[in-house]
Amino acid sequence: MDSLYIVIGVLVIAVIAFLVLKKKPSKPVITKAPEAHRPELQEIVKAAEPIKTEPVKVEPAKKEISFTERLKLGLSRSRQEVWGKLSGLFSGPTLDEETIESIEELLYSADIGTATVAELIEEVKKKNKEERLTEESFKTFLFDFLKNKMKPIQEKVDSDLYTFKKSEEGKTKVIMVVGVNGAGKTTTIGKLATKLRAQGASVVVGACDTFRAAAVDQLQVWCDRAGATMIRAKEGANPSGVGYDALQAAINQKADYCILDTAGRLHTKENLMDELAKSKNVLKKLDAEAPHQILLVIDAITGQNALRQAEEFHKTLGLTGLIFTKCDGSSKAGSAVTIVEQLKLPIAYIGVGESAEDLDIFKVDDYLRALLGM
Ligand SMILES: Nc1nc2c(ncn2[C@@H]2O[C@H](COP(=O)(O)OP(=O)(O)OP(=O)(O)O)[C@@H](O)[C@H]2O)c(=O)[nH]1
Ligand SMILES: [Mg+2]
Repeated sequence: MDSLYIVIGVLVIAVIAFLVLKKKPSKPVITKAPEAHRPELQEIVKAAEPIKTEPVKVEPAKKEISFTERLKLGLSRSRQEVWGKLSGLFSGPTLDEETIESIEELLYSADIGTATVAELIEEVKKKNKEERLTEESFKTFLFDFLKNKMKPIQEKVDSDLYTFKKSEEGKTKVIMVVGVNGAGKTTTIGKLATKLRAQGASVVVGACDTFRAAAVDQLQVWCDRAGATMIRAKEGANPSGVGYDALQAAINQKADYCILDTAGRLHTKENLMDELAKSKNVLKKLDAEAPHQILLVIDAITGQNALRQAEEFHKTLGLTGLIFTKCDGSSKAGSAVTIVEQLKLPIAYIGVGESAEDLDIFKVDDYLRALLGM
C-alpha cells in the first residue's frame, strides 16, 4: 500500500513539474552582438558562392533620359519656387539698389549662408559700379561666384567614388554611410551598389542598421537586384560586429567595395554618435586605413539644419564627403553651397529620385546650371 502511495506521489510531482516547466517563458531571443571574429562567419564566407564580378545590366529607365536631364527635372521645383524668381526681380534693364536688396532676400530664402550672402552682395555692388549688370550678366556673375566657392573643394573627391578602378593589391575600398533618420542612406547605397556593379566591381554590403528588420529587408531587395553580396545579422545585433563581419567577408573574397549601411540617428544623440565612432574604429582591426570614405547623407529639404548635422557628424567621425539626396523635392538647394564652403567637404553624389538612375556624381557646373536655368 505504502509503495502505491509513493508511486502516486512521484507521479503527481512529475505532472506538477511538467506543467510548471511548460509554463516557463521560452528563452529570450539572443539579441546581443555576434562577436567579431565569429568562427562561423568564416565558414559562411568560405561556403558562400564567390562574389559576382561580371557587370550587371542596369534596368533601363522607362524613358531614356540623361542624368543632366534628370537633374534639371529634379531641380525644377527649386527653379520655380526660388532661383527662377531672380529674373523677375529686375525692374529695369540693369541692376539697381532695390533689386540688390531683393536678391539678398531671395538668396537667404534659398538657404545660402549669411556670410556667403554678405560677401556675394558686396561683390555684386562692386561689380555693378564697374559695369551696370544686366539680368544676363548678373546670372553669369552669380554662377561664377557660387562655382568658385565650391570648385576647389569639389576637386578633393576621391576619383574611386566616380569610376571603378581595380586595386592592384586587391584591396577592398570601405565606404561607411551615415546620416539622420530617413535621409536616404539605404536607398543611396542601393543605387551606388547598382552603379558599381554595373561597372564590373564586386560589392559587399553590410546591413549595420540592425534596429529594424524592415531596414535590412529593404537593403536586401537592392542588393539582390544589383547582384551585391549582403552580410546581415539578427535584429538587434551589435552594428559594429556586423560592420566587422561584412569587411572580413569582403576582404576574404577580395571584393572591390564594402559599403556599410548604418542606422539613422540624430546628430544630437551623444550615445548613438559614440556608437558610430565605435563602428568606425572596429574596422581598423582589419584594415588600418578603413573606412576609406565616410559619407554623410543629407536630405536637401533639411535646409539650414543640414549644416548643424554635418558639423556634428564631421566632429565625431571625420567625414570625407557628402551625398545630397531628394534634390527633386527641395525648393532651396542652396544649403549645398553653404555646407561645402563652410565644412570644406565635397559632395560626392547627388540624388534626384528613387530609382537607381537617379543617383550620379555631383558636378558643380551641371548643378548650378540646372539651378539657375542656364
Ligand atoms: N524623391 C526622392 N526620394 C528619395 C531619394 N532618396 C531616398 N528617397 C526616399 O526617401 C525615403 C527614405 O529613404 P531611406 O533610404 O530608407 O532612408 P534612410 O536614411 O536609410 O532611413 P533610415 O534608415 O530610417 O534612417 C524612401 O522612401 C526613399 O525612397 C531621392 O533622391 N529622391
Ligand atoms: Mg536605412
